[in-house]
Amino acid sequence: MTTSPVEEAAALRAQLLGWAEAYFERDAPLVPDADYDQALKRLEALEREFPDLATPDSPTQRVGSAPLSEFEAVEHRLPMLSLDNAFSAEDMDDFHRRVTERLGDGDVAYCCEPKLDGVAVSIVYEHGALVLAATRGDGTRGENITANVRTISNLPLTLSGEDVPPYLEVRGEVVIPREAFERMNAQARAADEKVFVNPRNAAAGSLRQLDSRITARRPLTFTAYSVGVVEGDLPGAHDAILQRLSEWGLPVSEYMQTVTGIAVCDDYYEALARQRDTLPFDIDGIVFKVNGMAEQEKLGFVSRAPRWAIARKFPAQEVSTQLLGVDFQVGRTGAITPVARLQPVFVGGVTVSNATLHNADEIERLGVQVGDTVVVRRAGDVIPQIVSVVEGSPSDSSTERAKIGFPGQCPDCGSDVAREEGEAVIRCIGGMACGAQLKAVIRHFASRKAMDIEGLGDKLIDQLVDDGLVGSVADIFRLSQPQLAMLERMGEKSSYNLLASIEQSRSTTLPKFIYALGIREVGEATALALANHFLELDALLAASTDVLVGVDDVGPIVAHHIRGFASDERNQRVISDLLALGVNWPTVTVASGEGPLAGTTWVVTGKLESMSRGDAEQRLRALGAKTASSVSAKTSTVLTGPGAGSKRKKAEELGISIVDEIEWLAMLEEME
Ligand code: I6G
Repeated sequence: MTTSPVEEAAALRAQLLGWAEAYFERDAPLVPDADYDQALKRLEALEREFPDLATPDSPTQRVGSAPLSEFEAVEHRLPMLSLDNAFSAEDMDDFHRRVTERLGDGDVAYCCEPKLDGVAVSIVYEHGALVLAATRGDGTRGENITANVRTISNLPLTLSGEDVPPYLEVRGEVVIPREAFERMNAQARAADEKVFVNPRNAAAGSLRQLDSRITARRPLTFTAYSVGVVEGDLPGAHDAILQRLSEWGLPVSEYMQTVTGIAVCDDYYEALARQRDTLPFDIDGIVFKVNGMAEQEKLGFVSRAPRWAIARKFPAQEVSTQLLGVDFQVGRTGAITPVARLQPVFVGGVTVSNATLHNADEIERLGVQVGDTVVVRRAGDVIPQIVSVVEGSPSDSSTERAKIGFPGQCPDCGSDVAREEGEAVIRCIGGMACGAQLKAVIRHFASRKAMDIEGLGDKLIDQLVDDGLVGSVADIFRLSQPQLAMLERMGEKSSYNLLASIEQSRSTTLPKFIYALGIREVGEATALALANHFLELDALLAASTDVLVGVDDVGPIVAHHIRGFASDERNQRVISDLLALGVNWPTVTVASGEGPLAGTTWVVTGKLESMSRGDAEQRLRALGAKTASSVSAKTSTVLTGPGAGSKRKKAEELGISIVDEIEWLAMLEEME
């Protein structure tokens, strides 16, 4: 049976939309890029041949078009204003007082939304079709970026639903979500292309492309936060307007909440501030708006900002400071890391005086020298890093700039250093003869996720190595109470306590022991996968690289490191010493694919209260479940904590079972 062009175009459109949704929304490509491109080309050809077949929401409308020579200027019919800022709870109290005085009513309802750190845009729909998109510009005139905005995958090209106004201007923020940003930069790095400093710059750079085909390849998303000019009726409250936008297909914030009174606004701010680092996108504060439109009108504007809204800002995550010098630290694998010594600055809520410079290539890429003014970024628990050099620095002309020279010898033990082919890292070749490496190995071995030796902290490890009491991790189990009691600042009671925790750590688990060995690239998750696969340490140590790459999570590089570790005689000796000294674990009985959750696939999302997401995933895998990072039709259950966003929504759409932490803990208690 032959298909008509109408049927073929409709089938291609449905297929392409499904593939695009899997690719952009679920990070789960269904077909290779080439298949997508081929189907798209066919649809383009059909729409060219039969122009009547083209629909405004066809995937062909999102691929970008021929480059522009420049962006046209666009006059905003209604100026795009800015918001006043608040930096403290006192500033919020002042804002609330101004509002209540003008309204003559103390019980004000506020709509709270995260302030996305992206690029503000205005988008006009006429009779439901997207006709114009512009940047904010100076608030009065922006640039016409319609071709670029049309490529944004979560933005409808036509609105659906009832009572769509004939003219609707929507305003909101374009951002690149964090995970997509990391992936995009990893791809750029692999292709030796320019990487972006942060998601905001990446979003701004992507929207500024004159060639919208480039924009189309960037993972931009849009979130609406208000309306501009509207011809037609809208509800009388801000939250209800956003709800209406959502019904027409426009994305709005899932975190929006309407509360009464300023104290609850403070609670909302604190709650989001705690979640800030685990949200799927960067935010730089919270916007609070008087919810009633009549009240907003009564309050009006002062200079260029509405009196009815305020943005309470979070502490900055990027600030500039001066690079005072560079130290070189040796890690447990001998990797020598340059660490910047900085003029102390307050960033991301703490005072920072050190930041990583990663490696010699990074120093070259940044073109940084001692004395320069640099931008330091500290987001969440991530180690502070230098992201750029401020142009024209050093600002103080009396400061001499000095090149950063990488040491030719290990700064700790004086051994030679070497750089493996294709590696950015320079390493000390001293092995355990290098005190710095030995100390780092012991710190890792004793850490909580490894052998969990409580009380064996950094200072004590330094003393034990410097005094020659510990020359390998096995020596920890040879320490005696009189030896410990003789150490500086170690009382008798502490020496007994430490001995007791060393004793306790002898009983461990196979995954923890594998992790504690400190094999390069073998983190907690890989250690667990290895334990579940091999069940016994000997089987792991005897495995060939071919067998190792058959384990989940293990690629050729990790397999190479495991083989290298297992075939080193010094490592073999340390392992047999540890076993002879009584380190032990129960036999592993649950292999991957066995256990009460065998055959199920789980996704963990949001912030859990009782454990990290990584720990929760480990528990699930230990019970035989598979874990995945994105929700798809294959997902059996989604475990959600506060802040679960698009993954939860996707699960709801697909009718997948969702459990919260309390339900899950109850399930664990039954199963474990
Ligand atoms: O820059 C902004 C970010 C978020 C906003 C905003 C917003 O609402 C959540 N709302 C307005 C009204 C303006 N700027 C002017």
